[in-house]
Amino acid sequence: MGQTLVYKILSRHIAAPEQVGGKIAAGQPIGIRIDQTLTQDATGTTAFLLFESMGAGRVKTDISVSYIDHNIAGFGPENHNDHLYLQTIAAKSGVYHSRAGNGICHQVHLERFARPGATLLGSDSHTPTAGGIGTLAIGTGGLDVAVAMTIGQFYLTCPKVLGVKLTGQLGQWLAAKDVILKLLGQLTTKGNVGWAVEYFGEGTKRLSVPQRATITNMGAELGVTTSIFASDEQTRKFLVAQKREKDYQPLTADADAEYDRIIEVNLGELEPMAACPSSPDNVKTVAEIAGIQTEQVVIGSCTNSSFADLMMVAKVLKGKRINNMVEFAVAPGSREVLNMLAENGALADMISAGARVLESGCGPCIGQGFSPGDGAVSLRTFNRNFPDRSGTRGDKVYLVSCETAVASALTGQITDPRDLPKLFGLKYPKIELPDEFTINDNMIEPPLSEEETSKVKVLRGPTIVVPEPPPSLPKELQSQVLIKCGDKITTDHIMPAGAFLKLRSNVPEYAKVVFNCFNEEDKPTFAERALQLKQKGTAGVIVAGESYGQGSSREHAALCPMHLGIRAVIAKSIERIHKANLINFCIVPVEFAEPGDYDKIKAAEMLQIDNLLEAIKNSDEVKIVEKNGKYEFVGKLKLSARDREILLSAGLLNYTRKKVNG
Ligand code: MIC
Ligand code: SF4
Repeated sequence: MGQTLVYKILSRHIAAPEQVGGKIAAGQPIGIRIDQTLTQDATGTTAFLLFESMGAGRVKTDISVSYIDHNIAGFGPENHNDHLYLQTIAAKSGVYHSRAGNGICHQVHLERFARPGATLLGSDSHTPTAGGIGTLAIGTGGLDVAVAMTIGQFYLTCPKVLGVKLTGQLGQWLAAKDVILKLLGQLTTKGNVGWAVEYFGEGTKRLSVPQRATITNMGAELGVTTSIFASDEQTRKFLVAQKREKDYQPLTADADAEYDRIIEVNLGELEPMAACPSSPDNVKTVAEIAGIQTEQVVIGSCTNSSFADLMMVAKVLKGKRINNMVEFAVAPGSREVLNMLAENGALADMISAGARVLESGCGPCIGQGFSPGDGAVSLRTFNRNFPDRSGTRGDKVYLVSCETAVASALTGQITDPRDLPKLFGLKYPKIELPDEFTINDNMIEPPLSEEETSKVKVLRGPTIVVPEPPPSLPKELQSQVLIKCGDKITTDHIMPAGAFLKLRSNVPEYAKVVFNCFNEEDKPTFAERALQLKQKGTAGVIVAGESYGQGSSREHAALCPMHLGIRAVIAKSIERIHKANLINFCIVPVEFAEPGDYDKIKAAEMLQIDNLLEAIKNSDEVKIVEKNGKYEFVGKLKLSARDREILLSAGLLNYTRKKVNG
């Protein structure tokens, strides 16, 4: 039986081939060599602080890039302190540094660094964007990336592979975004842990690398480990245009590769789609929701801000005017894109039409400005519309393609872009990729030589606080249920970004807003209750429903609860990246053996696990007892041998230190 592309790249990167006997199988814990890493500033500061505390010196990867793209507004000194730290620690560690304004990590990495067949680990959940160029790219917490930079390896559970066979051809005004939204409607944001997605079939041939990257980018919303396309003529064309032909190699699955499951999507039958408030899987056709009045349209994010995306927007807008009830903003994904739009006049077309042009960065996607008004409908070309992520409580955010967004910006209501010819006499502007992109890497600082490195002084401003290490786990756990939450709790619920994002480098401060969205006025906050309990020497526990920890890779969703004394999460299911982050910061992830037991538990009850350490060492189960004997139930410990060792070593940092330093 032949190999899928995912298995081909994994097999070529197995860290200890003798341990797996040359063969890998789904469900098996494996270690792989990591060729490239990426970090961004919101997760990177912690990652580099932890990297430093492992005493690592220079990175062990071929290429590590530190991007500044999330926290760039600079209200107060925090952002700039982080930038200076990241710039100097990059210089010290042999890392490329992409400066603020150079663009969103995933867009820039695709343009300048990602290569087919390589492994890429990134401290951002949308790292699989690079799967569009044939890179095996995985998102994870910052500490895992710090470890990969230190030892050049990453550990994961070998995924099952879902083959998505694309047939047919996208019609006019249809976009790659519609493909992934269609899949999200079908597969949803939960239940896909342990899978990777591989796209194949005739339909892939006509999709450009940026289109493929839009699709693999939003694989993060499915919750899968990675998503990937083969490397073919489209890949070569893109790399040639980026003046990186040397990075090209053709790479596909074997003709007789067997997938664990196959689904087929006929591109020719797709319709424009939208993810409605407030989940990326609440998908409807644009035709179904057409006519809803919209007060804001924002184009950008790592999903939809490539040159081709913005050329489509500019061509539609040329000579027209944005509806006067719509606030319209455009954030080009990279400085390369912005430069090229400026050079060819497309930027002027957008500005004349009424666009507010934002810096190349994450911006409104992570609540850095452009929070919609109360009750206002906001259409965005982004990848996430989790509740309140825009910075407005009860927000109504729809996720759509650039085509749908620009059509709606002109009419002031959700509009099917296929109506544009009828409404505005427009001809479909087919956008081709340029033969040559305008390359200008002067905002990327390459690694220094060993000699130059020794002269670098690392700048660590006063707003940067080294995170405290987790304490060891107790033999027996007495804990209080500090919160009982429902299904699909995202890391945006656990650790809000937006106005609080600038606190990322200061855990004690940031921890004050854990579960802020559930705090009620005039009542103690989650953090206050947790700290009170911690002072009494009692641990806290979080109880949750299905798919706990959806969304981002932010390890602060584990690190900050750990700071508040949380020692366990008991949930019906836990998402991959978040579960790893919990283990890394020594919070025990427990899953209900019987999901119905969730109903027995009430907030504020005391739960007891008598033999916690013993169970972590030797068992797949723990018995959890309500302190007054009202009920007891069994919790599953779904842990690899390495996970167990990490928990018993009081977290990944300590575990790695022991391994590295003996
Ligand atoms: C996101 O899109 O939620 C983020 C902000 O990029 C996060 C990373 C972070 O929280 O810093 C992600 O996707 O991992
Ligand atoms: Fe940035 Fe948004 Fe992409 Fe996250 S999803 S990396 S916040 S643009």
